[in-house]
Amino acid sequence: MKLDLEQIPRIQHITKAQFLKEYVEPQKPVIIERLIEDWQAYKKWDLDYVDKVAGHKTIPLYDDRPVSSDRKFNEAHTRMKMSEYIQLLKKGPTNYRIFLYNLFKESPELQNDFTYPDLGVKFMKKMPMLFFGGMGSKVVMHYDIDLANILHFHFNGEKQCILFPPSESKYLYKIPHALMAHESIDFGNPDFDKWPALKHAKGYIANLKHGETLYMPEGFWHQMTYITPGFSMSIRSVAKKKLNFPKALYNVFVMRHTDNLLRKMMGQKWIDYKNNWAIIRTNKKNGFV
Ligand SMILES: O=C(O)CCC(=O)C(=O)O
Repeated sequence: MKLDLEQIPRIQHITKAQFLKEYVEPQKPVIIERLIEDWQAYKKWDLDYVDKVAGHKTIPLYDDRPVSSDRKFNEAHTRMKMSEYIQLLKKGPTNYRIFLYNLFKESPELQNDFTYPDLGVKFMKKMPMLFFGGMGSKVVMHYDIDLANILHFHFNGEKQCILFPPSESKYLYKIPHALMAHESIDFGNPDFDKWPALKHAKGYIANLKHGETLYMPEGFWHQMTYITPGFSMSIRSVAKKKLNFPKALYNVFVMRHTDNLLRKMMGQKWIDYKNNWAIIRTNKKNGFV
């Protein structure tokens, strides 16, 4: 048995009206294949270019170690020079990733290489974020803290994206006081005996290639696997669905601080308790007890 995943619809070009009516309003994902062909970034952005522009910068890195009470919510695992990291990416598979990094703050010239698409949605100009991954590296299934509408542009190769709408949260073994699914689940090849509720989850899948744009609606779960080394940029527009904006404020200003406090007070017990709670709660809700 496999996960119930349909291909994310693809379109070559899109008009503002079509984007709003067919995707933003109904909150459906889409891949726009040729949206950014006129960007300088489309022609220029690869690992060598990033090395040239930002090789001397020190960057925060994450690997695939499990969440632990030794670290704060989303705290990086190590740091190195960007040029060293790019060498590592080129050498072969590595689990090291850059996550949610605002490189534009330090290398503002990169901002000359793109424009914000005119798609009838207002994007936050200060928040373009970059993500890098080595061949085979995986980003745990999660959704974003601000529940934003996201355009995600990919460069230098290919990565697999698995998405689930927020309606499927109840099947995904969501960790309480966090934004992620149980990190022991292998979404590439899930063990349904161990995670039976996953059988009911309906989602989407696609391989995103250089220059393609993925639209992820508000609060969509996503899990990425880098098929080749590469990087992506996300731009975001605030949550518009009625309850999502207050939920985003809660996540940013209450949830992550409460979680950090409990990590400090209870240590690993808090993490173990949450992981266990996710399993019990999900199985119970779905009648697998
Ligand atoms: O592809 C990645 O490395 C992570 C992307 C991601 O999680 C995001 O855009 O929120």
